Amino acid sequence: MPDCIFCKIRDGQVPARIVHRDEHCLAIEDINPQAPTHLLVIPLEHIPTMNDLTEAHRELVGHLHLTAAKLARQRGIADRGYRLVFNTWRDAGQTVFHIHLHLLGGRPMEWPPG
Ligand code: IU
Repeated sequence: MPDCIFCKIRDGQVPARIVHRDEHCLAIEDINPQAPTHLLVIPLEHIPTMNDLTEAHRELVGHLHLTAAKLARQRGIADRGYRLVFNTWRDAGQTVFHIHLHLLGGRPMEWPPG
């Protein structure tokens, strides 16, 4: 996807603080962090929104969550707790249309979210 910022980060055309990479996904530091830990776990495949997932993505979606949990352990926030979020479309405020799992932690968070 030529105009997708996360595809450009994946392909090394735009710099980012990449903290993890494997054959299915990468994880970056969010450029506008909303918590002391704010990472984005991004599949290498360009998938615009969660609405575009198919059965073929079943393992990939599991992998994104397992990767986020591993990163939470690495960051030392697993025992305190953290939040995992996929924003989807307008009402959730999705701004980048290449799915990404937010990993937020390192501070207490409120519920319900705004
Ligand atoms: P969304 O609302 O779930 O679509 O959030 C997009 C996130 O991507 C948001 O937290 C941005 O700060 C973040 N981000 C980024 O880390 N690097 C970028 O180059 C761009 C957005 I554009």
